[in-house]
Amino acid sequence: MSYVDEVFELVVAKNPAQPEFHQAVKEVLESLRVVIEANEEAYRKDALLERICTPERQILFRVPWVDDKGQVQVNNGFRVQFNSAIGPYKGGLRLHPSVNLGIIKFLGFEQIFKNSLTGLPIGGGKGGSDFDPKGKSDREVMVFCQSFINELYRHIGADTDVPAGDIGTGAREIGYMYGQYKRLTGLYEGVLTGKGLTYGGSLARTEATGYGLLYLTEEMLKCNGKDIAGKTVVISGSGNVAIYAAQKAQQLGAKVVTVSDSTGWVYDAEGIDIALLKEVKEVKRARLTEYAAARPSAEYHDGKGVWTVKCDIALPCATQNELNLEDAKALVANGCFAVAEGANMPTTLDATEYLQKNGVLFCPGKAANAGGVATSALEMSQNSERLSWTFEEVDSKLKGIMVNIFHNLDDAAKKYGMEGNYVAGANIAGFLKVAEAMTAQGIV
Ligand code: NDP
Ligand code: 2IT
Repeated sequence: MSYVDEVFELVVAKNPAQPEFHQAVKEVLESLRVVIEANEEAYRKDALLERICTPERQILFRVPWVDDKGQVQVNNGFRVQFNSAIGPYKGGLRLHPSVNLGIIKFLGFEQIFKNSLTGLPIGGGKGGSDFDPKGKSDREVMVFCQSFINELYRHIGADTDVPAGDIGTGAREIGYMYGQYKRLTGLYEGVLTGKGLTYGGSLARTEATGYGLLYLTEEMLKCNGKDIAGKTVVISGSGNVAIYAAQKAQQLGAKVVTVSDSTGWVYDAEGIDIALLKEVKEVKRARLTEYAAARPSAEYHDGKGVWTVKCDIALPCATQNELNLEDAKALVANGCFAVAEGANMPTTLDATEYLQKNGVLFCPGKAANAGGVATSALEMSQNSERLSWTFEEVDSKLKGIMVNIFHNLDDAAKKYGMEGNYVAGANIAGFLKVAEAMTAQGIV
């Protein structure tokens, strides 16, 4: 059996009941086949693939907190420190009831290659909890965040592990976590990114993932003789990534006609009103029904449906496996020619394959959504030098990074005989740097 197949079997056997982790590993290992086979003996001897698929450290802990009724609640806390070959562990904290170890491992694994692609010195990690911030009071969110940090603080630090936001973790949660870390350690350091602008946050971090997604999409289209202006875009999600993806798409002259949340979706024939969307989601933390109620051109639908809308470009920005084979078929039938992933692993493996086979330009999340973590690394730089850069400085660095990522993965795909396969290009380009660093550092 080939080394790649052997390691995949081992990963499945050693990590039972973690389907998302298996999926993420399968996609990467399949892409690496040609690279590994060219140098199989050396990689096998060093157990390079077994090491890269095994987290350096996994921290699992209890998070007790008291709700507004005086009842004690208990959540599970996680931090998976996956790989520190090229820099301190870096990656977000997800707060969502669906969180379990397998989900955090898939996210941490993806983060290794994503962070490598940014060209910045950051290793891969991810964490979170099955706590659901939805419907909780501010006090409940604060005490949960404080309890979470009461355990996590001993494992993180500006030069060791720097968490950030993800689903359910935004500026409010990062603020509470930062305050508690500072209280426990006495250190005013860049231990978290996505901080508020008054206490070490970076301008443009809020916008970075969505803006970066569009900078990369623009470059991918340009290199394929296409233009984003005048195109119809469908977006899923209505959180941090979706909002700023929609904003930048409209700034670039596209029309964004959908957004969604976990209960339903909106079709807005006149194009999404970003100011209204921000008011509903960022200020009121309300459902999309409120958007539709305030906007005559918008229709609200229950359930799932954005991929059935006719579009040129689709940007999944909500969560994993939200775009399946049936959705991919609907997109192709409706003439969609580009898909770029704002979320992490939103497209199932069979859907990805279908899109690629049908000539759709497809950019995977580990490249397309890397603008968020890249700007987090820029926040770390600013914290280290105790300076703040202007919005324009950060935004132009972000744009440069995204354009560079696209060319790196495009070049890698060409070099290994898979021109246009940006999934393979991203996995190969991300892997090679980490593999070289791991090899240079010996068996650790
Ligand atoms: P937010 O919490 O701000 O928003 C998440 C959005 O997705 C909400 O609209 C939410 O709806 C929807 N959603 C979440 N879970 C589900 C689900 N199971 N089914 C349907 N809809 C769902 O998160 P972000 O925008 O930050 O993250 C979105 C995606 O982007 C995630 O995959 C994340 O890992 C990825 N990402 C985020 C980065 C960042 O910097 N924030 C960077 C790179 C990637 P509802 O409100 O109803 O739950
Ligand atoms: O998935 C991701 O890249 C993030 N949630 C952002 C991580 C970060 O450290 O900014």
